[in-house]
Amino acid sequence: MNNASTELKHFMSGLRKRNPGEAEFHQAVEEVAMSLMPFILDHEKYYKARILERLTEPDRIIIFRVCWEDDLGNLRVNRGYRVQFSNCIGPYKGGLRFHPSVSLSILKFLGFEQIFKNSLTTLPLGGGKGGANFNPKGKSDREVMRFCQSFMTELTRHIGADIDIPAGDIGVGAREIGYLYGQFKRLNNRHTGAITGKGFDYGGSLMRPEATGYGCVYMMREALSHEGDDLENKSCLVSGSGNVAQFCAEKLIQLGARVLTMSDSGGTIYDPDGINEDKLMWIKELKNSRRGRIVEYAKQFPSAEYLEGKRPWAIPANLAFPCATQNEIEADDAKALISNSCRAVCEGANMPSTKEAIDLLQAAKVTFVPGKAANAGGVAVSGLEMTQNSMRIHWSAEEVDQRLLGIMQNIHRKCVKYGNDGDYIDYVKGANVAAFSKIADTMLAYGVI
Ligand code: NDP
Ligand code: 2IT
Repeated sequence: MNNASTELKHFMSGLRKRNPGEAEFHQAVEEVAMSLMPFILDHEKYYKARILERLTEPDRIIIFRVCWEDDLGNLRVNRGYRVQFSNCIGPYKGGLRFHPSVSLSILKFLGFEQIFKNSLTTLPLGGGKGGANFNPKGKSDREVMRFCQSFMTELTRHIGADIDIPAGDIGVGAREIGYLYGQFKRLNNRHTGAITGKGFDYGGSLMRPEATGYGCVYMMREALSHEGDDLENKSCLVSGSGNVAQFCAEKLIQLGARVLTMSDSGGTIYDPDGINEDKLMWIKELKNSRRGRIVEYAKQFPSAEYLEGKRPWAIPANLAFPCATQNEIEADDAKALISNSCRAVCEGANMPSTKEAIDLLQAAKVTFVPGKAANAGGVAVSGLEMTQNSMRIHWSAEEVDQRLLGIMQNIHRKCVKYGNDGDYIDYVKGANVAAFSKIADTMLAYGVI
């Protein structure tokens, strides 16, 4: 048998050939394959069964046309997708992203990551992802509704409570989920939990909106506590100002940390006085109701500075929480974090750090928790929403929060178990190995399919 680096080269060159031009997908697979290859070579049963080759080929991909009419009566055409990546350990599960940058490569990277993330939650959830190159920004509510209805008219035939359960992601929040689920229900005449992130009144779970951001902070707290430290008075950089960023900031404030920044695709606001509960409430109203831009914060609160076109990472702080999008921490950003003595990065977003950035952070012994472990709280509470729907009950917010905390603590324990390299916890390796073993053993149990 070859050694790990030869095997990795061979595997990646085949993957690139089979999936040309899909840079984000290559990046996500390479990160996983790098940390898994030595483990796979140590376990011949996985190598012989070609688990990694099988796991990087989606079960199926659905691509469809989405036609809708804008408010001026113009006909618009978008492309919709659902990547049903693996239903090995449960029905396909993962969000829908509506953003102009959506491509097959982005959805394959997200779907692939989702398989591992969902495995880590210990819930019976497979991996999938979908979305469209539709931009909800600047669209009226009625335009968004017409788009969602058209999108669901096709998607409905491919999903269902025991088949594939979509949820939100970038550009898909409470409003979009309402329209999507309304159309699903209308077409199927069935009130099943075929989507998560639903409003509480029609089957949603308490704490689902909070779950990803809160879970990410719980993970950081576990990582710090493992090093004998806590969140009290830690200065924090948060990027993004959407669902994940808002609740990440909220939990940080509750636990006594100081949130210095938030951002959107226009730039970053830096508030040296800290974003407190009142200011965060103002941001929520700005983003969720008025759908405004973060620049307005600096006009509202004179203590803050607006850094146009900039990310938060050059500002000195103890901790970093990238909660916006993929590849938002590049090598130069990682160098800035390191030179400012940032001690830990916990990824609220999916793959927000490039491979070069991760290598630099890990080499500098910055604690680094990858998205598939750190942001698993969102899909975990989606899983709990499915459970509550099946049982026809609602759990209290405290009950869901306790379960979320337990799941995050368990993921942390598994990362430490499989990623302990002596004086440094390699959370990337820990998360990948822990998630992989369960999926790989299940695939072996199924035989050749
Ligand atoms: P939202 O749409 O609510 O918010 C996204 C935020 O990121 C906005 O502030 C947006 O700014 C910013 N953003 C998006 N694209 C870019 C870009 N290309 N450059 C700079 N900023 C950008 O999405 P979520 O908060 O739900 O998702 C954020 C991240 O968390 C994503 O990576 C998502 O996959 C991940 N995630 C989400 C989960 C969830 O439960 N929602 C669960 C697990 C992970 P702007 O408004 O200007 O576009
Ligand atoms: O990336 C993610 O885990 C999500 N967008 C949430 C998926 C879900 O099914 O709740």
